[in-house]
Amino acid sequence: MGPIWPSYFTDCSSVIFMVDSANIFQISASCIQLLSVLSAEHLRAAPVLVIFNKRDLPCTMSLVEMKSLFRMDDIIASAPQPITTLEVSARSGQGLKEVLSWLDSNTSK
Ligand SMILES: Nc1nc2c(ncn2[C@@H]2O[C@H](COP(=O)(O)OP(=O)(O)OP(=O)(O)O)[C@@H](O)[C@H]2O)c(=O)[nH]1
Ligand SMILES: [Mg+2]
Repeated sequence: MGPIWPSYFTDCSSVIFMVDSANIFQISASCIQLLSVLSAEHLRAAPVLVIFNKRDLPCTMSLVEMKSLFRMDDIIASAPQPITTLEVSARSGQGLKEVLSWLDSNTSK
């Protein structure tokens, strides 16, 4: 659905970007997609939450490896938006409290 995301950017005041961290084959495509979101003019001021989901599944990379493949430190340093990253499992509930807390601080009431 990536190609149609820009149709929604004008009404968007914050971004949650979900990465399936159990699918290592999609990592490079996901990284390119994230860079394209971050470079969108309409999203320059939007706070961004990058969620590494499915952390409950075995044989996934560590968050450190994942962030390193994404070059997340370079992305955070060069993007105009404030970027937060979280490790989550929608299945076990790991990290969901932190997601809610991010939503509370970064979305208009
Ligand atoms: N184990 C686990 N499964 C999850 C988690 N989050 C979502 N799922 C499952 O993942 C499946 C959905 O697939 P996703 O890959 O997340 O969805 P998608 O990317 O829209 O679909 P695809 O294009 O098929 O990859 C559902 O069966 C969910 O129950 C999680 O944190 N842990
Ligand atoms: Mg998927």
